[in-house]
Amino acid sequence: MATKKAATKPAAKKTTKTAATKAPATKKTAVKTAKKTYVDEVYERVVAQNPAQPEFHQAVKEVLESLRVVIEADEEKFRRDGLLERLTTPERQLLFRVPWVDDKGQVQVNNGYRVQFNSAIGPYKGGLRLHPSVNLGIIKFLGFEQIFKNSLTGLPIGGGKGGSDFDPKGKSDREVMAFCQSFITELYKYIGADTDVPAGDIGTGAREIGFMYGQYKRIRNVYEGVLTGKGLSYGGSLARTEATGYGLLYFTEEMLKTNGIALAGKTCAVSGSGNVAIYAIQKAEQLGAKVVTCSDSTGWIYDPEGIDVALLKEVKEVKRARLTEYAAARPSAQYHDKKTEGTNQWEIKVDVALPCATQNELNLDDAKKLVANGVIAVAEGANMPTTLEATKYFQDNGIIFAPGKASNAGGVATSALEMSQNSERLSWTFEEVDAKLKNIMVNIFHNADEAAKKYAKPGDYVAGANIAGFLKVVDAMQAQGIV
Ligand code: NDP
Ligand code: 2IT
Repeated sequence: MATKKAATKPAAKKTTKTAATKAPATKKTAVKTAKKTYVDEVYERVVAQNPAQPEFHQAVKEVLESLRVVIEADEEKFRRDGLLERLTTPERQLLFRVPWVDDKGQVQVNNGYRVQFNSAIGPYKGGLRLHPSVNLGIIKFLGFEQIFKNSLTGLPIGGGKGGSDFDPKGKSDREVMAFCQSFITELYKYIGADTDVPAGDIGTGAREIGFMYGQYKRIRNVYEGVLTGKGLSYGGSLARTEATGYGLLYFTEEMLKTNGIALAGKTCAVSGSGNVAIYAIQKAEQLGAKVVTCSDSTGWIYDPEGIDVALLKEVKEVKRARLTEYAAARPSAQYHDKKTEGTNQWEIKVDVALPCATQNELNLDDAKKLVANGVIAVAEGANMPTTLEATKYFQDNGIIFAPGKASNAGGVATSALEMSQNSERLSWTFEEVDAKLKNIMVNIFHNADEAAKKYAKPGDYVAGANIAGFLKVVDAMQAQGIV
């Protein structure tokens, strides 16, 4: 099997049965007798060379398992070209000090990161995460995912990600500005409209992007689209704020439709209550579904009458407050404290689950509860919110499962549309951007669906998305020589 030659021939089902799920345990017994496959070699190399980066290992494992079928069809060529070593090694990793002064006059020092992972199909593109949990492994997992996601959009953007362990929560606007200015004072050397274009992610919203843009312009003295997610008065795109959440629902609706199911009338559970979650809830409700949960890092809401988006926006976007305030203002809502109760929103009976908070927030136990309660579909709004075990459990139980790198690609796709508008110095209407976003999401779904049918098994959108994203990147990498 490992020496199979026909590069174009779709592989047998056998090789893809393990997609995204199997630990290399089964192969260990085979190691003594059979030659290690290139995919296994590279995965072991990634683990050995990147110690203590479990999220990065997890993201690489999922992708490599999906690619096994494509790689093993022409294994010797890929191995000779070091293709997978290059794919899993960032082109450049920047680590820097971010000193700033807090409101008490105390100097604070944070770690800054930018991982420029792959520029085969366009300038590095990806968000900046500001959260105390940020470390190099987290940024590498996100940057790696971004390569395939950005490829799936069909737009010319490479993969990158950055951020800091700075926590914007509880900081004054002046402190956030001081941090953002210091962060950009180092990062500006490495980014640019045609080089690397950062954007928002957890903890980085319109306020942070504004401060960063101002500092970049001040230092470089150029007015260019170096960041996306900008405010509308200085080069931002209409619909970028809504894009990830809206795109998730456009994707989900198309995926359900293709499986003969209507989204309208369905009950949904959303996790998170940030940018992605809020606009996912809004679009789900516009499309006739009812969203009964949302969450933040401390608690979750069950609102059987459906989440009131206007109230949620007021609590989260304006007041930057906790969900207890939502519950206090909404008689139909129950608030559950995660720590004291040890519960989360996945125990509520729903048709569709939309994890929109953070990585590994939906584990095997959660998946079992959702399946027992009759969930039909799971679509990831966050990056890698479902553990590998939970993903396998969903797939094994016939649950329709959309991987984040396909279903949450609407945010970065609309960022690329913002780059286009900046380049042509024009602004498109909301309707124009929204229509393009919808079209992109529908196309991503069908590309993943087609690739799943051709290379893996019908309905395995994890394998389909990974393979479809990979094919364009690998074509560009091979054309550009050994770089
Ligand atoms: P926000 O900062 O706007 O919101 C994040 C939400 O998730 C908040 O409700 C937050 O709660 C919760 N959350 C964050 N970290 C944790 C944690 N460790 N445990 C529990 N809850 C947590 O971020 P976004 O909505 O922008 O991002 C959400 C997810 O979507 C991330 O995985 C991000 O990478 C992904 N994504 C974002 C895109 C974008 O365009 N913004 C595009 C594609 C994917 P609290 O406020 O209490 O911390
Ligand atoms: O994970 C993501 O795709 C994002 N945070 C958005 C990146 C972007 O460049 O808009």
